[in-house]
Amino acid sequence: MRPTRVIKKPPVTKFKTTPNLTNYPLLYSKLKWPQIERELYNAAKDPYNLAHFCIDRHCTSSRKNKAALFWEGTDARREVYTFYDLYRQTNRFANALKSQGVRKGDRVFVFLDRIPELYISLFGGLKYGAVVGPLFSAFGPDAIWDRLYDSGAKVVVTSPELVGRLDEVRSKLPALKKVIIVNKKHRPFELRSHEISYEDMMRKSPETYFKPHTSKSDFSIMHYTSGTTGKPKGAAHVHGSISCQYATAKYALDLQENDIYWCTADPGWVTGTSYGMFGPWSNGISMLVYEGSFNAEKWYHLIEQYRVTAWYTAPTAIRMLMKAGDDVPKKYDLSSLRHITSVGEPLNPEAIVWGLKAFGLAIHDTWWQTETGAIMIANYPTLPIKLGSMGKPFPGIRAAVIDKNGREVAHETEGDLALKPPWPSMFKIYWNKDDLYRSKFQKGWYVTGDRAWMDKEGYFWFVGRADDVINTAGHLVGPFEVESALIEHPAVAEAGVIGKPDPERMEIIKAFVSLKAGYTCSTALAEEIKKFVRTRLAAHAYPREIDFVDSLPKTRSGKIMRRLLKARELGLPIGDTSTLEE
Ligand code: 6R9
Repeated sequence: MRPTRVIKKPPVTKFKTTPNLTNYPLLYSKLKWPQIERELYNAAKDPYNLAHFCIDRHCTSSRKNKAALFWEGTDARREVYTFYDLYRQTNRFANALKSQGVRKGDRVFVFLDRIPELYISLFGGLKYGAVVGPLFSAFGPDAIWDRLYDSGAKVVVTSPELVGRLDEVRSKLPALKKVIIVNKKHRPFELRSHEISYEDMMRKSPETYFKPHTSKSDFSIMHYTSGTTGKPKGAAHVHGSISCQYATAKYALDLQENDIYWCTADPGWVTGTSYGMFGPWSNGISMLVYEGSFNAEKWYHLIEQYRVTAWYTAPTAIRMLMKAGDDVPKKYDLSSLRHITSVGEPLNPEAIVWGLKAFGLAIHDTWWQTETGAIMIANYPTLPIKLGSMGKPFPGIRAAVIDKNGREVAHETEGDLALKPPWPSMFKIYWNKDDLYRSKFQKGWYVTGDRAWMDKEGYFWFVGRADDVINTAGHLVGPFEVESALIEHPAVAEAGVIGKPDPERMEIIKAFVSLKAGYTCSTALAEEIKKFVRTRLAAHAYPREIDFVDSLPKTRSGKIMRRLLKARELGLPIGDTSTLEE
């Protein structure tokens, strides 16, 4: 057993505000999901709908004119939207979808930068009863096509800046009928026959209440997530997931009425919707959205300027802040901060120690997945933090470490991290992939694909992934996606992709590539291939390192043995090679 450093928490009276969760064992023993649901939903009068829980319900309360969204653009433009503003705008969007002939259950995808219209489109779509799907604005044509084709998306909301990438694959998307163009920067743009101006559409559409016709079990949102084999799969959630996002935002993120909350995640990632939309707004919290990407000075400046109190970010971002230096945070007034949380990768003990110095606060790790829809394991404001541990299961959630037979293993023994189904935000399907969905449930458990162990006090410790999925700066990337993009390059014959440990990004993507006859390896060619994948797939999903090889190790059935590539790369024992091709 490793020695553990523990951060003990002060008595409740010493907190800036009393945490929502003061007694973890008590809440763990008594939380019942239907009871949580009743805090949000009155069956006699409320529609069961995410937009209702997050926006409309606040408009009949004192929160009506409260700021829901503080938005700052990359060019320092600022906008503020109250809950009532969002109510009216999402009514317009939902009414417009109706007049465009969109039907309940149709897939409406949003491919935009982090601008307010992204939030209005997603919530307008949810209010209408569409199944919404956010796409990272960093996606290239291949990544876009995979998701829009698989989901059969009927509508895409995008912008003049991004539509060119959609145009490259539009002819291969038979289900796509309408493209709505948000022209926030007023660029000269001539609409084509399948395109609609967002601004015109919204102007013409009435802001009268659109009453949602959804139920608890209707699909709400889908996120594409990567696996070891095959293309990314669409994990779909239902409106009923809100109970989990609401409760976890309240008790794990500790969001409180007067908070200014900042979730740095993009809505293309599940963190940017579950906790960049649903969790905070169902609690009626004011939230900051910054359009731009990471910049240490800018981030500190935003915290100072908006008096951010609660902050949800990621270990890579924290490591990048650490790298920017200890003097940088000292230049800013960060005294508004009172609770910091993190997700996506293991949070190194060094990062927590640094956070204590830089912010005077412990960073609280949380663990969950696209499939779980909400935080499942977390460190809580009033529980001691064991540095390096993900914390304890959220009340209402049963987590365990199991063996291959579904039996719980002894304390401090490594095994598969598993959760007892169901819980409200559990994914309900992988779109078009029923068998794969079923395969995730074994012997009465949802098996997460992560390896972990639990200590005697019920704290969970992350060990690693059970599969080949790469976690680079919090983004899950399937090696198969990258290999597929690589072999589209005219020079590439075959490609094998692994995650290589990296001090800042946790892992980087490394590719082993064999070339077609007539091509010779060179640094210039490696750079060209990197750029090719970067533009086809996404900026976070290209190989930062490429090695040229004569051939790749393969199994007899022709599968590339990534395990072997990784072992060779890291100088580890090669293990069982009995299935290796001659
Ligand atoms: C929300 C999200 C899920 C995978 C998960 C695990 C890794 C997430 C973590 C963590 C160690 C943590 N992961 N949180 N690993 N410590 N606190 O990240 O969803 O993109 O689906 O990724 O990320 O491997 O299985 P998603």
